[in-house]
Amino acid sequence: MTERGSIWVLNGPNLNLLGEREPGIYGGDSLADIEVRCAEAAQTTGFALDFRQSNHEGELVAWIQEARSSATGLAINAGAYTHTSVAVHDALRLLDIPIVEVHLSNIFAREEFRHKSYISAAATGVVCGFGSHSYVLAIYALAARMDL
Ligand code: CA2
Repeated sequence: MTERGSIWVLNGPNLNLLGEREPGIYGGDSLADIEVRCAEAAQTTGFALDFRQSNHEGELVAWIQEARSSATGLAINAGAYTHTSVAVHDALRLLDIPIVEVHLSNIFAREEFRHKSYISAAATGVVCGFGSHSYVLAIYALAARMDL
């Protein structure tokens, strides 16, 4: 069912390897597990889901541009590009849809270099620190935002 449109969930570098290392920081779920949880949340709230991962900054930028005409809401875990990418920031600023920045870990309770996000200023809101549940919360936040 796609009655309410499509929520896109974009994932940045190294997130394809989730579940293989550092479960104490990122949890034990693989990215495929997270996609299943997102699909359930999207179905419950009445949205289609488009879930993608790339290790390449330019590909993420191209997908964000594509989302301009195809997505009704966007959740993004830009991984390490969160802390470096003006290009991702600029692409997000071109969107007219709600955007939720997502992180598995609480980036503010970690190293100083993770405290700076280039995504936050372009996002509607931020969810971090809840492991894979951060993604589910992001989808519910997007759905609620589209009810306003
Ligand atoms: O907490 C998050 O979701 C992060 O976006 C994850 C990024 C990190 O650079 C950000 O500061 C916070 C790193 C993703 C690395 O993914 C891994 C995959 C497998 C094993 C370890 C890390």
